[in-house]
Amino acid sequence: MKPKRDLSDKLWQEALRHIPGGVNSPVRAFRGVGGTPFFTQRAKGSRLWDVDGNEYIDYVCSWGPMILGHAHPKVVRAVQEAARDGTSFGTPNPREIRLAQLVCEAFPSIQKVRFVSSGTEATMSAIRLARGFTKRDKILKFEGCYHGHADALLVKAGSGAATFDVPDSAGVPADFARNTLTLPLNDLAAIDRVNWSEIACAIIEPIPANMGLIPLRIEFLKKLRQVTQNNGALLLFDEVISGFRVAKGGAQELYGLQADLTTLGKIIGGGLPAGAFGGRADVMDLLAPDGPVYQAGTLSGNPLAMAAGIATLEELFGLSGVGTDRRAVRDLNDSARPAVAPYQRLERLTASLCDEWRKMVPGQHARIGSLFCTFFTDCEVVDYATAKTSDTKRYAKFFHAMLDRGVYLAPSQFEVGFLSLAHTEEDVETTLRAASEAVRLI
Ligand code: KE4
Repeated sequence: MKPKRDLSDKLWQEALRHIPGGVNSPVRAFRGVGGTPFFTQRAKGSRLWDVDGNEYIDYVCSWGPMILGHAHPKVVRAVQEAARDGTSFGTPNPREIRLAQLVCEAFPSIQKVRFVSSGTEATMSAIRLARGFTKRDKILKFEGCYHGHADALLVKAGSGAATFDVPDSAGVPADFARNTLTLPLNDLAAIDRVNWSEIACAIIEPIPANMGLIPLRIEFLKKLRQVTQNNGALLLFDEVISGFRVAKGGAQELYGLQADLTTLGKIIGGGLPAGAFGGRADVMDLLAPDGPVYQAGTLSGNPLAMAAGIATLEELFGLSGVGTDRRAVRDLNDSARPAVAPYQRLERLTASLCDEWRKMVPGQHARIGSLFCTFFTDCEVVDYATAKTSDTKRYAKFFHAMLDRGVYLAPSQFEVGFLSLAHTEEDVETTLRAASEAVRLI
C-alpha cells in the first residue's frame, strides 16, 4: 500500500545539502507529521503528481492560492501572454490598474490598494502605515494568529490577558516585541483590558486559519470594530487566506464588517508571488511617494503576477472571457456582476465532504466555506490554547494513512484544508473512502 517515493527521498538528501532544512518554507518539511516530504513534479486541477509518479488529491492547494485548481488554462494562458511581452519592467503597467480595480470592487473598505510580493510584505507594510497614521507604536495581535514573519508579528501570547510579549523566534530583538500586545481570541472581556489609546492598530485574521480553523464569535469582531473606532486605533483584517476565498469580498462580506486596512495575498496572485494592502484613502495616502511612510518593492505589481491574479479573479467573479487580457483597464461596470456560482459550488462541495467526514473522523470539526479542519481532541476548540490540546501524534498517523491512499492534507494539525473549483464529487468520494480506512488505523 505504501507508495514508492525513492526519487523524492533522493532529492530530499540533495535539498538538505543546499537548502536549510531542505525547504524554502518550514511547514513543507513535514516536521509536524514526521517523515519526509514528496517533491511535486506537476499539478493539474485538484491533483498533484510527485516525481515518483504518485498522484494525490490536493487539499493544501499551495496553502490557498489555487482556488481555481492547478494550471487553470485561463491563468496559464494569461501568464504566457504576459511573459511574451517581458517579465518585469520596474515601471507602471496597465495590469496593475486592472487588478486594483478588481480588488477595490470586491472590497468596499478598500479605497486604495498597493501591491507587494507576499502576505508578509503586506502585513509588515500595513503595520508601518498604521503606526505612521496614528503616530502610536504599540500594535495588538491575537494568540495563534499568523501574519507572516515580519519581526513585530512573530510574537507569542502570554497567558490569557493583554501582556507585553516576548518574541517566539530567535533573532527578534526584545525591543521589537515590547510594542506588540497579544490577546486570546473570542474573549470579549480581554478586549476591555487594553489601553486602546496607545494602540496603532489591532491586526486579526477575521477567519483564523493558522492554528487550525477557529470560527470567531461575531460579537467579538463587532466589539473589536467598535473599540478601535472609539479610540482612534485602526482595525486591520489580515485576509491573506480569507480574501476571495470565503466570499468575493472575503470575511468582510461574510460578516458585514469593514476594516480600516486589509491585507491580501495567495489567491490575489493566482499562484504567482503577490500580496496587497489597502483600505481608507486617508490612510493609504500617507504612503510614499505622496506621504511620509516609506514602502517599496522591485517586483511589486509584477506584470506576470498581475496577469495571473486578474485571470484568477475574473474567472472567480464570472468575468473571464470578456477579453480583459487585451484591454488591461476596463470600465468598472464590467466587474459589477455578482459572483455567486463559484462560491456556491465551493460551499456545496465542501459541505458534502465535511458532512460525511465528521461522521467518520473523531475530533472537533470546523468548516467555513471551502476551508475545513479537524482537531484531534475531545475538548471544544475556541482559541489557541484549546487548539493546542489536539493530539498531534494521532493527526500525524492520520495524515500519513491518507497520504498513502492518495489524499494530501496539510502536513500539520495547525493548518487548514482548502478545496478548489477543480475538486469533484469523485474526489470527495475517494477522500471519504480513504478516511474511513485511515481512521481504523489510528
Ligand atoms: P506569505 O508571506 O507566506 O505570502 O503570507 C504570510 C501570511 C499572512 N497572513 C496569513 C493569514 C497567512 O496565512 C500567511 C501565510 N500562511 C501560511 C500557511 N498558513 C503560508 C505557508 C507557509 O508559511 O509556507
